[in-house]
Amino acid sequence: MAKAMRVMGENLKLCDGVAIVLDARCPAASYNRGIADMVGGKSVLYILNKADMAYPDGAAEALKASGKQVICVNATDQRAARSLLQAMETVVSDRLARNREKGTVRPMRFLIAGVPNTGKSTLINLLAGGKKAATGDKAGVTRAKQWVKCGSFELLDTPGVMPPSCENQTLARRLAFVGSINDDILAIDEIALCLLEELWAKAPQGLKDRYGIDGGSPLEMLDSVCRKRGFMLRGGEYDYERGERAVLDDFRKGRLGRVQFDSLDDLKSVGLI
Ligand SMILES: Nc1nc2c(ncn2[C@@H]2O[C@H](COP(=O)(O)OP(=O)(O)O)[C@@H](O)[C@H]2O)c(=O)[nH]1
Ligand SMILES: [Mg+2]
Repeated sequence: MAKAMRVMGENLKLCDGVAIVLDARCPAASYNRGIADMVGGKSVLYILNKADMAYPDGAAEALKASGKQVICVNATDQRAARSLLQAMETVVSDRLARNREKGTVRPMRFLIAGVPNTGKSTLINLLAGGKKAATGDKAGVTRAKQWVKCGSFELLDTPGVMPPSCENQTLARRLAFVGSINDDILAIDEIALCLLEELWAKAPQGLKDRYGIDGGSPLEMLDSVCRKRGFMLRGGEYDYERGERAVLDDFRKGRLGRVQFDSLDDLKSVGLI
């Protein structure tokens, strides 16, 4: 982890700009302060990705109001490529102009930074117009360093795994919800119950529609999930483990609708605004 950050620091020196990819559902939780410190004076574009799964509630506007360059995208949608390239060009426009004056023509280099599973590789593939970077729905799929040519840009995927930086338990859990922390090191039961609780508070419709949930404690909601899906053990008890996995899987596949976990206070607490 520390090595990943060191390598990233070295690569940053080679770049004209940085795109910090955040999960639009939890921009504060998926933000690593360390990267912002390393970025120094470089031009930064904040990409709120997976916007198709997020309920927009003013995070992008708040970031813009704090003077940041921001774009909301769905990296799995081909149509996002154009506006993304435009936003990147705007971010390094000063440098581009200076290079033109000097008569130097070279691609602008961007480091695509972000914690696991925010969609960095998908974004690169979108911009490169083909499968150039490995993608996956688990934390830590991207390993080797690779520059990818995208029109007048060269992009570098985060080499190694950029560690999430969450001292805050609530934010750390949200990273687990969205799959940015490897499930192997998680207590699935705790994460699933917390997810049910937060979804019920912030985006209950999906839970009502899919599982017929009508409130109650997180455990009662899990009962509903098991009942609805027929997850029973032989003795007639609910198979909670299957229920927990189903909730996480359904949520991550977008079957529970759009949600926004992080409040503007959360954005403030991590220093994003
Ligand atoms: N719905 C949706 N899924 C996305 C989006 N971007 C990436 N994904 C999915 O999220 C998962 C992780 O993407 P990946 O590019 O491997 O993330 P990385 O670890 O940051 O490189 C993959 O299953 C992608 O298909 C998006 O904007 N919307
Ligand atoms: Mg990747």
